[in-house]
Amino acid sequence: MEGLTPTQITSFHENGYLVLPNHLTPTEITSLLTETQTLLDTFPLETHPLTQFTTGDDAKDNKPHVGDDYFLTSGDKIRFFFEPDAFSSTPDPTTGKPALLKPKQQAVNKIGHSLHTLSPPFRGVSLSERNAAIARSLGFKDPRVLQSMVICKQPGIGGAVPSHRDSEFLYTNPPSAVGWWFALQDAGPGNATLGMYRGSHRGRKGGAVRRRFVRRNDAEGRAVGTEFVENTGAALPRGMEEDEEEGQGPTDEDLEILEVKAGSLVLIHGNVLHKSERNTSERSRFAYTFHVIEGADGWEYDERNWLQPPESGEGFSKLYR
Ligand SMILES: O=C(O)CCC(=O)C(=O)O
Repeated sequence: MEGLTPTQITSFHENGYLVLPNHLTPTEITSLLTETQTLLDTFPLETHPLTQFTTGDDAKDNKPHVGDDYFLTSGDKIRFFFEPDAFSSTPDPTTGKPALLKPKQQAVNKIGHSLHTLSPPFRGVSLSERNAAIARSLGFKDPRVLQSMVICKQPGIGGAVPSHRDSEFLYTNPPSAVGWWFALQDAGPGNATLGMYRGSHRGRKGGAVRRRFVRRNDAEGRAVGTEFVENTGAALPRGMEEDEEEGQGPTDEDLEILEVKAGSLVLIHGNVLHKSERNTSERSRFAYTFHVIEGADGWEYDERNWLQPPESGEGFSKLYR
């Protein structure tokens, strides 16, 4: 199986991301969208803790980072996280619980975080020879797949994703994360597509991992939430250390708003700054994404990361068979 061409590899390392059009076949796209709709239609609302996906970066929200048990134990499950604006501000007088302002299918922000192990159609496009070949091209020795999710970005309600670097969330020492992001619908400036800061993975463009999103523990060591803390480990991947010198962050001129067709794959370097806006359009923007980290000796997956390996002891899913 062929991986990336030398030109594509160079482009990925120069820009910090790479768009591969027509990566998924029309049949694969249909099967992933059908599966997504089935999951949204069938998840039970009665037993749901009404967890919302909040990053805590938006001061006007005044909402903390998502970090309840439903979220923290979702790494090996399929769970549903609501939009920050999904609920009424006052409880429904009959149930005493916040009321959904839209049908549940249109109020979910994301479905995660183990579609790649538990859903056959998502597993098929994740743990594939095609992706293994790409990982080989990028130099992975023992790539492990984790944190898979569908991001729904429903019309009108789909929340913004503030600028971030994926290695802040899935930190290995040294950093190694790469995101695989698949457009399941056309995504462009009109419907809250990805905004990528070209070259911002480099130290001289402020690409060093300076903060990390980790579990917050109580006095007994139990995870009770999440928080951002300062990163004291390696800040750039192996081979990029000469760029360690802290530089100016990226500017607006570095921002590329991607215009991609359904079926495109965007590879996202773990140190590259990226974001997406709130979806104020009438078009949804479904995307599927998972991440890959280096599982070989010499890269340590951090025990404080919000997502921890499955309790089964199997470790994160191997991409090489
Ligand atoms: O799909 C989006 O809107 C944002 C995705 C993203 O930032 C990520 O997967 O790291």
